[in-house]
Amino acid sequence: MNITRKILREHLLEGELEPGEEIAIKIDQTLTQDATGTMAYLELEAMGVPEIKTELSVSYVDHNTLQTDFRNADDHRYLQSVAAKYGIYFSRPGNGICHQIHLERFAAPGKTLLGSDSHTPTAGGMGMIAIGAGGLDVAAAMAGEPFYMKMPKVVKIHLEGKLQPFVTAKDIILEVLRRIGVKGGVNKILEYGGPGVATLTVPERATITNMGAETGATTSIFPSDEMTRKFLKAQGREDIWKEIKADEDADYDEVIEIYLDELEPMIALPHSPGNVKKVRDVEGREVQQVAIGSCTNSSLRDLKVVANLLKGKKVHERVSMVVAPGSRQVILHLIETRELSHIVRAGARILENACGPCIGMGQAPPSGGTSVRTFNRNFLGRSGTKDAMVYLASPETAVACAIYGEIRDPRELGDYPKIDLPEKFIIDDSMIIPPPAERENIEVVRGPNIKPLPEFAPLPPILEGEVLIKVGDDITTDHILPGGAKILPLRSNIPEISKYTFSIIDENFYSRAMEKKGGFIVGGENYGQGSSREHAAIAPKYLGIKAVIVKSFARIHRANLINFGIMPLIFDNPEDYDKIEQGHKLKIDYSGVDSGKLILQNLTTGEEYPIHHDLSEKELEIIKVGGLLPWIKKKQEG
Ligand code: MIC
Ligand code: SF4
Repeated sequence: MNITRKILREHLLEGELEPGEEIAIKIDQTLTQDATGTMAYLELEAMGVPEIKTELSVSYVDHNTLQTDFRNADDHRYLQSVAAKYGIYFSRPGNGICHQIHLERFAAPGKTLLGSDSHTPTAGGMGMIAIGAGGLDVAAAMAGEPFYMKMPKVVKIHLEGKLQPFVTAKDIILEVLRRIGVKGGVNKILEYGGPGVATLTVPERATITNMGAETGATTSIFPSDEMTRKFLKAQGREDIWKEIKADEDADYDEVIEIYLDELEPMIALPHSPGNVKKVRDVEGREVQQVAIGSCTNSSLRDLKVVANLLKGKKVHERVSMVVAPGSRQVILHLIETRELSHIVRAGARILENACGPCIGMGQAPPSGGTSVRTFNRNFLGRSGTKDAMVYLASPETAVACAIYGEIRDPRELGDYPKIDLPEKFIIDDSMIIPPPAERENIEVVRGPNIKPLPEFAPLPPILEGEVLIKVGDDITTDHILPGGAKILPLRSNIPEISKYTFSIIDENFYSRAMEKKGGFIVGGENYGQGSSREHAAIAPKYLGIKAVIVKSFARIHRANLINFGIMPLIFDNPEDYDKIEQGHKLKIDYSGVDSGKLILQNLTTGEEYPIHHDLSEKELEIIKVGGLLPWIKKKQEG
């Protein structure tokens, strides 16, 4: 048996662990962050349960920390009060990025974690099954509901050998992305094994499982071994360690082999994490910005490397270099060892311990500028500058670019610094507030920007309307509903945030949707890749979108559409996509929905196209009652 099956078997509530079968699993832990959390907790409140039923739930604040007006701060206050009321730990703004802190302080081998953020698989570096989902699924898990998914295939990523100096965990995951692309992991779990695993520390493993999200994989996982024990010991949590490894003769659906000795520094080119090349093949391009941080590369290991490579050097005058540490633990250590001074002396700008520039919360590059970032996503416009060229690379490569002012292979920096991780990390959990024992009289505080979730009616028997937009392949949730400093503060206000739907590719989408009173979206392959933000489903629902008809869907977005009662439909013949244009009038007679087979009528051209859905019985029931929230309410009423 492989690790994935071992953990899933222990959590299985319904179904069989056969690829493609619907399974229900018990969720031990949940996490939320503020940008998805406000909605998740509004949904939890709407479910009417008095307190959470998970072993552990944590609410982090790390995305919306700019506080340009009352809205972010009001969200924080709401999140803190609702956490206290329902029995949830609350990690205060400034404490750090959810995935980094969860790994340091809460992740546990053998457990399951569901998080309302697509990079929740970071905790897979600790040997747990950690899955990203929409806020409503996470709220349901907090309320004690099982998590439903299609049993993914398990792919073994077999690591042989040892990384060469200046080649890093980031280069391993970039190599995986180079090989399988941004949809190569859909409905798969990437399980790491082989002798190379023992050479990687837990934070390095977490870099890999974090960015595994960019392949579309359900999650990624490493074994729990002596390295895991060492990390947990240094975090003062050795008691929760247990060994979890695959059996010698474990079965996998596929195997990918990577020889670590042969790897080179890699870099993802604009505008996709799957657009990967060797750094030395793109050397010489002038760089205006270098950004270090994000949940992919902001651990103590990463920042120690950055500090020691910058020691005695200066950031090139053309480059603005920013550094956002992953957590207080990381920055406290750098302060105590004085390594932070190397970073500051080199001329880097120190940011708050938060997501920051990764989600466009400040630090937009200049017009047409090139930015090299240690992050995981470089989708069009995500940096805040639409014509910026964003590259993704390791901290080592990023430092080389900062010093030389152009894209450079980090091996040109000379000797690799010797980095020792502490035997004991600095442990100070004072910015994590445990829930009080007495919770009955706690009042949930709501600011004026926190609007209740709109109620939605079930779909009518005939779906009719115009194609409001036709988009291509690999459309991300950043295209559907962008992040950034202007739009993120609206996450708890659906009527307001809806105005920005598709704004990055079509400024008139909102007014058209309002004028036509809803309609359809037509898309290509891998529609909805990227973030878990359910706003990319709720806003279209609010604007009257009835169905999304595409060649294929990304997992989390598909689930979010269902949760909010939008029909996810798939062309039987992908060529039919070419026959539909924006403005065409479409009609779907929905009465045959149980069979899965439907006909899409194009009233403008008179053509008919066969389409289908791949909804499980439960998913179909959810659509029929108008979404997951009414479904859960109905279930609770018996
Ligand atoms: C992201 O990296 O895109 C985010 C912001 O963390 C999202 C969540 C969100 O949109 O709030 C994610 O990855 O799920
Ligand atoms: Fe935050 Fe960026 Fe990680 Fe998303 S990917 S959780 S925005 S640091």
